[in-house]
Amino acid sequence: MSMTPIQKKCDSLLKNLLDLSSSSLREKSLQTLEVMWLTRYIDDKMSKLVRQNKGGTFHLGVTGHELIGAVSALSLKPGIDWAFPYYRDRAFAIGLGCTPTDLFAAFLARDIPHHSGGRMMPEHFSHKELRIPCQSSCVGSQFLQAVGVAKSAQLRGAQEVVYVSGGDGSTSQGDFHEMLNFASLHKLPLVIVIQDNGWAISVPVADQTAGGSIAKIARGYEGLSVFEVDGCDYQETEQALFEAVAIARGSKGPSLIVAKIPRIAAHSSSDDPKKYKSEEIQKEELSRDPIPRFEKELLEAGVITQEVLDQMKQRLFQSVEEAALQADQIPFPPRSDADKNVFKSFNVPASKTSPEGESIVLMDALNHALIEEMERDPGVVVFGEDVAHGKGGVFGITRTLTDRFGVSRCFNTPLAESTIMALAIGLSFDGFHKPVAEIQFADYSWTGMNQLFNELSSIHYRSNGEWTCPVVIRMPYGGYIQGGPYHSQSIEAFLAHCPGLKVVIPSNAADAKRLLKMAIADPNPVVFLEHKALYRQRLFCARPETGRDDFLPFGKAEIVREGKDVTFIGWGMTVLMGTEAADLLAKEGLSVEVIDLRTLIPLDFATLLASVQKTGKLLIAHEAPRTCGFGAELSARMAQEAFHYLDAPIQRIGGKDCPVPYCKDLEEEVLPQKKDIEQALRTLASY
Ligand SMILES: Cc1ncc(C[n+]2csc(CCOP(=O)(O)OP(=O)(O)O)c2C)c(N)n1
Repeated sequence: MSMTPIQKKCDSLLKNLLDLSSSSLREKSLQTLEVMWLTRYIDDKMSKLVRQNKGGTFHLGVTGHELIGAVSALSLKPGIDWAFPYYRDRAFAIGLGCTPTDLFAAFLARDIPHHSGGRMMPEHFSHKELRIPCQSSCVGSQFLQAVGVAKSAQLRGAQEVVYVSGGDGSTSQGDFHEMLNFASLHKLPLVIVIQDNGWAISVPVADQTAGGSIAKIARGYEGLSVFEVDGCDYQETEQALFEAVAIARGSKGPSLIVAKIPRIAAHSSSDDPKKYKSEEIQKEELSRDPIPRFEKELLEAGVITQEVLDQMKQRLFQSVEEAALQADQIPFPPRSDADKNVFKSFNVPASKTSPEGESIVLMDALNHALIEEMERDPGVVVFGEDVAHGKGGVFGITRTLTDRFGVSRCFNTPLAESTIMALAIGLSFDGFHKPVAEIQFADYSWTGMNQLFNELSSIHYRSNGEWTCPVVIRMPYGGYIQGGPYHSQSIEAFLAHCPGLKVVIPSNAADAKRLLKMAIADPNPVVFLEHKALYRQRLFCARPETGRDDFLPFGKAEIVREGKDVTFIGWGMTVLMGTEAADLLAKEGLSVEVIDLRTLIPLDFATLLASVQKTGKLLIAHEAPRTCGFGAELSARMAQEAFHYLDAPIQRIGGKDCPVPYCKDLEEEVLPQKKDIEQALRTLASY
């Protein structure tokens, strides 16, 4: 096989580098050994503390993983390159610069600036200066976020390499395969290291991976360099990392390194490997311990003497004991901080109203908001399925953006919602980009929900404010268009139930434009739900165009129509229906106050409460199924806070507890109709 120019360059460099007599490699190999021993001593100390019931309750042993982690870290530029080390990659974290004191403090759940400050279990690394974004417990969720950061480096033209690691079990996750696809398609500067210890807790690779080799499967991705190494062999590992990093730094695309290593310890302090590993297997794994093997090589090559080695080990052992003591002096986070940093506070941009423009519909308002914000901020990038070029999304909201701003600012993604959500997360980490991602229909957000619910929503909280994700996820939602069960869902209650997400639903063109601009200005994750049936609705939703600098703050409900007899609360489509019903009932002498929530999170409860205190009667209407809909939350809260003002039981109208069917007659039966709202308002008024 002929070598590419970059491979040739690497090859010639390696000939020098891998000669153990070269001083730079001697130095690096000794550094590697130090990191390995530091990791091992920390491991020993942590498991001792768990056994003595003196420390945290949970420990993940990393014995056997030290060499691959240390070599990987020492191949990168700390603070320039980015890293997503998984929980068994402590050697990597140490090699990159995380301090033993910090790691012990994280293990003991103490109040430290890095590694979550007591919010996460141990071994969930996070360190802003070292460019380690906040890691989670969801196996494999780091892969696509790393892709996002690599895309950000590519868009910024920065020579930054992104490292991501995982175990062999994590390669079964869909995100792993979505990562290989996107990174290869976009030729991203990504170095993926799979620390293949042959087991995912008790499941061997034979039961995990078809054909037994993830490297073999990955070779199908054009543009991906694949390396298989013995992760206990220094020279092999060093060479693979050197090449992969050079390929990434030279903008030649991603690499996958599969490093075979033993997991000598239990999966965790709650696991007993004797239940699933024979003595023979355990003995064989122990025989592959990378530390004695590497030490022997260094002693034989004369890189280190036994005496110096013993001194080094004594020094490292001592430093680990001291770090554990120091960490134990650090206090626990104060109880008062338990729910701090769910959202990042920020200065809401000053809003300037300008002369009203022509009347526009909601879809044009959204398109104009995107254009204006992309002009204002070069960091705003738009992506999703079909959003680029002539089509501009299946509803045309992103039309003209690629023509105006180029394909780097508005690009198509593969048909993969987890990729879209995680790409947004990764892009947002750099402090420059403001991703505005489109999910084609809210109904299809579910395949990306792990990234939205388990990752994006809580990164600011989990990192104790160290990381921020200024992300906007736009989703067309809602029914009344004969979309059937998969183009009709109203998912706002699920979203509102997830701490850390802001949830916005505009019901007219002026609000849509001003709220989308605010969503882009907000440093927190915002899910922006756009009702499909309102995109082109003219009679109620069209409004004179608002100006470039006109922002609408979140958490300000609108009193669409004042009234004194009954309060009606709606959002999205039900605002239109409620207003029409109120207009009609006004002719019968009934005065209905119609309120549009505009944002569910944050919620303007004060406006709702004041209205109910005035009218004494409340109807809430939404099209999502009634059970556990957002109306349930509002009515519970209102019952608690407005009990003494209520003259009638709070009424709720929702969709039936049933998927939304396609046939028009059936759809009308399932979704609330204007006549239902009219009827409920009449009944309430007659109390
Ligand atoms: C998505 C998800 N499913 C299940 C788990 C529970 N879990 C934690 S670690 C683990 C095994 C992971 O194995 P592997 O990726 O091979 O890494 P290793 O632990 O062997 O280093 C499992 C099943 C989880 N954390 N996340």
